[in-house]
This record gives sequence, C-alpha cells and structure tokens, in this order.
Amino acid sequence: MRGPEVTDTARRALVTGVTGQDGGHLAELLHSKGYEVFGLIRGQRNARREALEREFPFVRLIEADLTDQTSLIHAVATSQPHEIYNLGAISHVGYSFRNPQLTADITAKGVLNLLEAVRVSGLSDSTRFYQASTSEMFGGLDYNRPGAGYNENSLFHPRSPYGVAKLYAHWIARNYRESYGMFVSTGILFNHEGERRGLEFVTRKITNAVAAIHLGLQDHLALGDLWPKRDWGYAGDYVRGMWQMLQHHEPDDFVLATGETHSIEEFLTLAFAAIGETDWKPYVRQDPQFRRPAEVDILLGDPSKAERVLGWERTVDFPGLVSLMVQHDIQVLSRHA
Ligand code: NAP
Ligand code: G4F
Repeated sequence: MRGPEVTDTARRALVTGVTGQDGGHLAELLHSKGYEVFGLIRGQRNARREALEREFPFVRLIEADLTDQTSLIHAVATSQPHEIYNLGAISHVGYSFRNPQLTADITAKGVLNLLEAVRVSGLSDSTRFYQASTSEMFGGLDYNRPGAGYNENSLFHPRSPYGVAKLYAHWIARNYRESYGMFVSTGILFNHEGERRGLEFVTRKITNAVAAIHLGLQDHLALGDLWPKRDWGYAGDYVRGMWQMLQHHEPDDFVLATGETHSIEEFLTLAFAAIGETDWKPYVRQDPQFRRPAEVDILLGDPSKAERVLGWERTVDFPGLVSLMVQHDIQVLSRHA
C-alpha cells in the first residue's frame, strides 16, 4: 500500500471525502493557498477517480476507507498532515434510513477510526482536525428552535440515522479535544449547495431538471414534500469557513449558516423564474418514495459566532445561489443536448 512521498516545503492537508461536493471546493482552496493536498479515495475502482484526477491533478490520492483502521493509519503516516479535514460520510439523509448500519459504520465510527489513526501515529500534538458536523443534529423541532436560529449552544434532537451518527461523531471529536488536548474543531454547517452538489440532493435535483425542461430534454420533475425549509448557502463560502476554523488560535465549535430559511417551494419558484416560467406547478409531481419516515421541518442557523470570532462571511445570497446553479446546469446540459 505505497502512497505518494511527502515533501518538506509546504503545509500538508489530508482531506477525506475529496470526491464529494465540499471536497472539491476545499481541495481547490487549499491548493490556491499553497498546500500540498492529499485526498482519500476508497474502493477498488472508484467511479469518481477519473473526474477528480482530471479536475484536480494536484491532489495526491491515497487509497483508504473510513471503515478500515489500517488504511487510515497508512494515510496519516503517508501524508504527515498539518491539517485533516474529515468530510467523508454517508451524507444523504434519505439513504441513511435505508442503510442505517452502514451510516453508523462510516459517518459515526469512521471519525473515531480517523482520530485514533492520528493518535497512534504520534501526531496528535501537531495535527489540526476538522470534523464536518451538521445542522441535522438539531432536528428542526419547534420546541427546540430559538427564534434567532440555532447556535453552538442549542439542544440536539436528531431525526434520522444520519443525524444520530453525526451526533456521535460530533461528541467523539469534542471528546478527543477534551481528553487528549488535540486541536479538533467542529463546524456545524447548515445546508450548502452549488454547481458541485450531488444530483441526489433536492436543490441540484431541481436545478438539473429545470435546465433539462428548458432544453426540452425532460417534461416534469418528481419530488417528495415541498414545505420543509432549509437555511441554504453556497458551498464555496462554507469551505473557507472550515479552513478559517483550523487557522484560529484554539479549537472550538462553530455554526456556519446564512440566517435565512426558505421552503422548497420558494426554491422552485426562483429556479423556474430563471428560465422564464412563472408557475412551477404544472412541471412538478409529488412522489411518496422521496418522503422520509421522519422529516426535519425547518432549519435556521445563527452564524454570529463565526462572523465575530473568525471574520467569516458569505458572498452568495439565496437568489444568487439558485441562479448560479440553474445557469451552470443549462451550460452543462447544452453541451450534451
Ligand atoms: P458528499 O458530496 O456526499 O461527499 C461525501 C464524501 O464521503 C464522498 O467523497 C464519498 O466518497 C466519501 N465517503 C463515503 N463513504 C466513505 C468511506 N467509507 N470512506 C471514505 N470516504 C467515504 O458530501 P458533501 O456535501 O461534500 O459534505 C461533506 C461533509 O459535510 C459530509 O460529512 C456531510 O455529511 C457534511 N455536511 C454537509 C452539508 C451540506 O449541506 N453539504 C451540511 C452539513 C454537513 P465516494 O466518492 O467514494 O462515495
Ligand atoms: O437536499 P436534501 O436531501 O438535504 P437535507 O436532508 O437537508 O440534508 C443535507 O443537509 C444537511 C445539513 O442540514 C447535511 F448534513 C446533509 O449531509 C445533506 O447535505 O433534502 C432537503 C429537503 C428535505 O426536507 C427533503 O425531505 O428536501 C426534501 N425533499 C423533497 N423532495 C427532497 C426531495 N430531498 C431529496 N433529496 N430529494 C427529493 O426528491
């Protein structure tokens, strides 16, 4: 299991989940800052490997899996990272209901495996660790929602196997900070989207379908419940926040959010308006297969701590986000139409 050799000249970062949405944005950001970027890639023939190598040729790939402790020890030993960003997870809430044990193994226990890999490698004093926590841990229940939005001190009440697994991950990360003095920061991130978002998530599913309808490639779109509300931001802004957390002088927990919440219906209105359609209803069918056994009704975050302490700010608002995603998908689908 030989991996790439490290050099001594640059800061080194190891990114798990580098093939995902945030992994792509983060790899780009770290590279622009002069980091040597190592990325974890799993599977014997990962379908995303080729695209990753084409788009981010500077990422040095290491084969490993969050469920395989030996491979993680190898990844840490090979990259000798100053910073680890643990983004790898089963991240789709609906999928986690259908695969709860796999979700626990990867999204929950995978974090423990990685923290232990750092500890047994003797790097716990020198490596800074970012854990990708989530607003799904709050659960969106009314009694648990302060008017100004969830912050770092709000109560947790996860509503899915994914949310429960992430809560374990969040607490084990904090526990390693408290028990071993490791520099472990958690980012409690609200939904963030963009042109790299997976097609299985509602925003990209909508913008991709809207682009296809605009180009005459598709005539309708099937969705689950349309009333849930989310605090949707742009992924590029959020990975900058992750990096800022690891540059801070001490480890801590930070919410990243926009402080606004919008329903899926509002997202549909803006997405269809971007192609000149004033009414989305004729194009949307509701399909119970996309409903979840328990729903998170509304998420609204309060990012004031990150803004005050880290100087974090967002650059893309809700209409700007919808517009950039629709325009991107029209461009991509036009090439193949
Ligand atoms: P994503 O696009 O779904 O990417 C998930 C990544 O995890 C993929 O690269 C995937 O690799 C990797 N992965 C899955 N199973 C793995 C395993 N067994 N070992 C190693 N890697 C594995 O997710 P994202 O939107 O970029 O989110 C990044 C992280 O932030 C996730 O932990 C997510 O739960 C969390 N988060 C996301 C949001 C959001 O709104 N995007 C909000 C809060 C928190 P493969 O390509 O091999 O499948
Ligand atoms: O886009 P979603 O699948 O995102 P969800 O469940 O909010 O989770 C995302 O954000 C979390 C942060 O809060 C992350 F931790 C997590 O990893 C992920 O990135 O669904 C958004 C809403 C839900 O209420 C869902 O029930 O859209 C609703 N929805 C309605 N129809 C649908 C669909 N969701 C999906 N994926 N597909 C549908 O057809």
